[in-house]
Amino acid sequence: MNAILRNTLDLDAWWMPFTANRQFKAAPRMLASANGMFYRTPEGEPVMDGVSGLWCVNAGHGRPEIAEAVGRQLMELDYAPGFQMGHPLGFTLANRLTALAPEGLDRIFFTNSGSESVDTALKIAIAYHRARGEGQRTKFIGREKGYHGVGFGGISVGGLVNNRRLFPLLPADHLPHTHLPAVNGFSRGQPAHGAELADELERLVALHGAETLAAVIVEPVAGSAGVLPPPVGYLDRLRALCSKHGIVLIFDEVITGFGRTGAPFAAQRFGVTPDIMTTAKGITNGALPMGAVFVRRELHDAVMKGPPETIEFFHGYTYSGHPVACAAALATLDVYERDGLLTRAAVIGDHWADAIHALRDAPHVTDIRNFGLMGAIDLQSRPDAVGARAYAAMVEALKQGLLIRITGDTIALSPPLIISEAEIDELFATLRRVLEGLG
Ligand code: PXG
Ligand code: PLP
Repeated sequence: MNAILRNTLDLDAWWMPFTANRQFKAAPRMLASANGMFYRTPEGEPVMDGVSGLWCVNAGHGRPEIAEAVGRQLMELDYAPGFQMGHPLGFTLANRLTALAPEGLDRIFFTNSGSESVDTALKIAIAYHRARGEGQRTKFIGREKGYHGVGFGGISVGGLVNNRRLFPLLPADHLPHTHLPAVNGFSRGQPAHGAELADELERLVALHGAETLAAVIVEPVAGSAGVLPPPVGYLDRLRALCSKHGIVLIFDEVITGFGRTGAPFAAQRFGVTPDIMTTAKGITNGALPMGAVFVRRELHDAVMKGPPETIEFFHGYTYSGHPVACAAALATLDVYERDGLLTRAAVIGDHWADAIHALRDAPHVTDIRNFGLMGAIDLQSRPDAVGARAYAAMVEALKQGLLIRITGDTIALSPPLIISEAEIDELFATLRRVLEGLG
């Protein structure tokens, strides 16, 4: 980092999220501005964004339409309460979202993040069952390796041990993960093997009793765990079993929503419709915090009971449907639709798949996965130092002008949906150089 910045900026006070704080502050990595596919460091060096920030800047950085809509809205109506009061943009946005959504998911609850969307969805599942006289359905089923944010609900259904081990959890059990490199290694797109892992839900039903189970939640393509596309047929089986046992099926589309897989939502790309869909991130192109929970109308309607003065669902956030976030989201949807970004990953995804799988012979590579404009590369861990090799790759890639994400010894990629074929080639040429230079 630039010496002037280092001398003038005190880094101690910000306790950074999901960061090795002491390691970072000893050797900070800073981004100072961004436009299109590129960040710039404080020194002015360009850095290609290989991860859409954190899987959220789907239309690329610095979109003037979004900035202008936000500025205008701040002066028109900066904030309005959403409890017992409304404002037009919230309704406009909800209607706009339902038009994009899978058939039937036409009731929208606004939140401010993916974590809040997940906790909201879990509560809606409970409220739905209770409203129908099935109040004993209180347990959740998540999946190993799942990531559903950091709320107490989200970590309970999540399947990443470091997010869970410190904290008390809600009642939840887990389906097995679908990462089967021995049989599915280097699969292009959806792997062939593993649909039968969805049948493990029958085992959990036999163990817990269907009448105790409120919801199953899965990411259609697991993101944080290192991009795990669903085995062919897996999501269909899960859908059928949830319907059979009266269990609410939740797709967590916080990463897969808004074009990442080549359709507006992964549910559409896979042709499987859940009962609830959680979203955030790309809904505002990352410009402002916002999330939205899409709910099948029957679930919503079941909860709308009692005298009309009843507050039907005791849940909500100060900033649910924040007017400025709504303005950002509406401008974002305009950009996505005008530029065809919600389906672009289905087109450019072929070039992406060719390019990522061409790294198969690069040093240290043990598996490669892709779907839409998502991809992951597993590296052989160094002896007794899990994560060290990928960390070194991340630091070196940044030096060479490329931002990647790492988890363990997996590199994850999810560039803005505007990426060109030439930029894809450049991204993987850089990554190959990085891998070839790694110890
Ligand atoms: N569900 C899913 C499927 C997610 O991917 C969340 C919920 C939580 O969203 P919020 O907005 O509360 O962070 C997420 C977030 C990574 C990474 O690189 C992934 C996420 C966030 C930050 C980093 O793996 N996913
Ligand atoms: N804590 C306190 C003391 C509050 O008053 C509120 C909201 O009024 C909250 C937490 C929740 O904040 P939010 O609605 O932004 O999630």
